[in-house]
Amino acid sequence: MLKLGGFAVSNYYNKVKVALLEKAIAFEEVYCPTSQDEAYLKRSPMGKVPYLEIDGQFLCESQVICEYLEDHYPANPLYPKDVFARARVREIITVIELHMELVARRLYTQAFFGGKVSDEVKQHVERDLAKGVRAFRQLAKFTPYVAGADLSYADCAAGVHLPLVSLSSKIVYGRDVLEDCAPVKPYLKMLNERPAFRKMNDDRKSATEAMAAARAKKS
Ligand SMILES: N[C@@H](CCC(=O)N[C@@H](CS)C(=O)NCC(=O)O)C(=O)O
Repeated sequence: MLKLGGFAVSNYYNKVKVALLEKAIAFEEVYCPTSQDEAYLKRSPMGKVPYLEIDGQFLCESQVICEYLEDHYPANPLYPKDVFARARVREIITVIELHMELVARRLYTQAFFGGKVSDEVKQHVERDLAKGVRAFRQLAKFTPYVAGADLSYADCAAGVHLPLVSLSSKIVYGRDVLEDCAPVKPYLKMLNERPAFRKMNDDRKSATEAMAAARAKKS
């Protein structure tokens, strides 16, 4: 049985989890915090989550894991058959992750963890996020899925990353950088009506509440 290592608050963990659920692949969740310990680095060389354990072997990087899943479990495909259309799905994933989520991530300390982000970082992030959002608006189809008529890995990425991009920008700048992209909200609502996305989000909410309660108890 496949083992997914990480925790349900992580968007990258949830991207893989929702793909596994959508593809109806059996898997076990193994709670694992991020770590730079030698033992953990053997499973995940950057010390990040998620990782996937396959018969005692480990794979890291959520997109690599998704590619493995698609190659090994072709049933319930999350890539279109057409090669160019597949490239389009990967293009949207890359824009969302590299030019939106990874950029917005620099705000998370202030948005979610009680820290402070310098004005310089805020300015850089705002400028770079504007470009990422522009690229996303150009590429996203919402017909009804983000890359076209069928659910794909791009939806697994969009469904977990876009809410964080919205929320972190809203908290830090007082403005949701996705507010002008009107289809985003109904699209996320539509995704959440799918049992796989609903389960992933319900688990995420419970894990977030448990984490907040543990923090409050500590302080
Ligand atoms: N590119 C990685 C990103 C994974 C990632 O950044 N995970 C976060 C949690 S959402 C993490 O492990 N952070 C801890 C760290 O960066 O050390 C992937 O796609 O799996």
